Amino acid sequence: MLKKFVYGQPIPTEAVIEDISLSQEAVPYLTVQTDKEGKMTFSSTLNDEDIVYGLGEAPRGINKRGHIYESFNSDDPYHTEEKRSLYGSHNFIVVSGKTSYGIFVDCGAQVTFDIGYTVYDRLAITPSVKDFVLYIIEGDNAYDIIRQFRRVIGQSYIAPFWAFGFQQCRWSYYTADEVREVVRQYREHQIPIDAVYLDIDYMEAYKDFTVSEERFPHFKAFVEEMKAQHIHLVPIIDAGVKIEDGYDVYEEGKAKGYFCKRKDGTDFVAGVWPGRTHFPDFLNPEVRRWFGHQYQTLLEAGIEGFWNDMNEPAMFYTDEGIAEAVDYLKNFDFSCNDSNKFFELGGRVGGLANRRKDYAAMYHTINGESVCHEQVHNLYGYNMTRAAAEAFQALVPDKRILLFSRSSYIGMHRYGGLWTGDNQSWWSHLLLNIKMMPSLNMCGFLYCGADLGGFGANSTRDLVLRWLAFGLFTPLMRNHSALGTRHQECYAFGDTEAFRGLVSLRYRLIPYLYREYIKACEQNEMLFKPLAFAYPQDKIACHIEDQLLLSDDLMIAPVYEQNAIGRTVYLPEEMRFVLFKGAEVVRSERLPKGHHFITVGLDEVPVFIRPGRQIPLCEPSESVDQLDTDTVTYLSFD
Ligand code: MIG
Repeated sequence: MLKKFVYGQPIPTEAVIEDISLSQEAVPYLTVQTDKEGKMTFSSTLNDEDIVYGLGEAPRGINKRGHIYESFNSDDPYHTEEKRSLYGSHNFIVVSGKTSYGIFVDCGAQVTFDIGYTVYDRLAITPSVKDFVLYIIEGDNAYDIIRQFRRVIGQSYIAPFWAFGFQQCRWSYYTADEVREVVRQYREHQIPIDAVYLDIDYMEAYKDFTVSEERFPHFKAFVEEMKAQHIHLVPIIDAGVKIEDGYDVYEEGKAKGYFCKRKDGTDFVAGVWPGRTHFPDFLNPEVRRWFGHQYQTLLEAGIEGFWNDMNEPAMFYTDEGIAEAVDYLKNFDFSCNDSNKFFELGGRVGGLANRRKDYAAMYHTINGESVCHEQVHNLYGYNMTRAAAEAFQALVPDKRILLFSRSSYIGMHRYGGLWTGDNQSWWSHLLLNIKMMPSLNMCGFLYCGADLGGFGANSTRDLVLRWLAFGLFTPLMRNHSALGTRHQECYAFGDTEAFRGLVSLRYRLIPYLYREYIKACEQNEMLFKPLAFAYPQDKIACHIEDQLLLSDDLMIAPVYEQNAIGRTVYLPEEMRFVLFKGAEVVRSERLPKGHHFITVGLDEVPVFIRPGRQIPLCEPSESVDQLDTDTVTYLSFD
């Protein structure tokens, strides 16, 4: 049962695609307060036993209680506990307790969720603007509420089969030869792989939809050469379009007025990788059509997958910001002997990226009207990805194209997947990855994953192995690392056997994972669920966050601490414990309900099969193309 309440005159987000009539009654469960400026807060008292699920891509745990979150898509590579925003805004939560209800705040502007931060038993939700839609979802339990919500937001994007293969990324593989070398290493060491990514340096001067002829000569032939080895190349596309005379995308976008504007109607300018850029106005359907069709150049070269980046949109600086900083420096009193001034100076010069002031100075044209970016900030990456997906539908209707985005909003889940952005090679981020998966699934994002091994900072062999041992269950299984960090490809640490084993296990699981993934997309299910959804009566299970249910058949319990020889696992019922060493089963026994310590080596993966369940396994292969999905053996509880 969904109840819809409209406040002010909201800009349609198209997150919800089912027609829902306006509710005539008062908002249930929540107390509504309006402050002097007309800002509204919806609040309720949380009971001790209530768990609050949701918020998709957000810091902290599965249970969101005890902190404050701000939906405001942010390019921030330090996903530490005190952060309130990451790259996506997914304003859906479920309060689950004696009574359960779901809340979706459909609003492109910032929304604050204070979930027992200011007052420990108080939930308070405050949209930053007066125009938004509020949905209250009632149901039997949390999962029922989630499935109803998923139904009204529409079916999740379905990725191609090959996109379940292992994928390798790095910022950057600079030349075709570097890419060839990556593939050679994987093939030589017989570590399965299906895709290699092209980060920003494949482009000519970071210009979208161009390919550097110097570094990637005869691109089309190169794409074909890779395909002959069962490798898909996946290029990045950034949101900003380089300002450069003679560059067709820039020229055309400018001539047609397709870029975001300043208040005075001139094209808004921000510095990103290409230098000074314009941002396409993705909120305008005509601009979406135009930008989406630019992908055709790469489709024609044989490309079948893309990742959309920098679409919060990230801004390194603006002309206005630099002018202010320069002005400040000119007027700086060098004779002053005040440390506070010194810190202020650092802030003025170092704080030029992603300023709220700059977002507020950017304008969109929606239905002929000028709308400040602050009102629709969280919809930008969503609509960039929608632009691409809608163009693929028109250009290659019979083909599934891999597509995922960094920034997102609910609604984008119909058009693409997401990756969780710039994490770090920290053990805590492996745990964050585990905890985030069910929250993302709740909000419709099923094709997702984190940068395995960690993006920023230097990784270590054991961290990459443990992360792969979890990542082999996630739809997007991609190892990615940043410029200047230690290489972390599966062959980068000397020995390769453990890596080969883990990636091979992924390939053995692909028929099962893809089947369950499609089912979850089509039936509005979650692929990863908290234990609480299957064992609501079990108090211990309800508060476990480092074990997950995978579909209805398996429980997984990844190891996420350095130097651990294993971990404690809680079984809410009798299950079959199967231990894989690489791709092979080395242990299989039934374990009774309760706590168990299990030993798990760096090359091992434990899974727990639930009563009455079984999963198919095929033989490993070097690529998804070569998988024999018809010949399977079953692992079953019995
Ligand atoms: O400012 O393209 O999250 O995956 O490697 C950094 C370079 C821009 C951020 C992405 C990351 C990518 C990187 N990009």
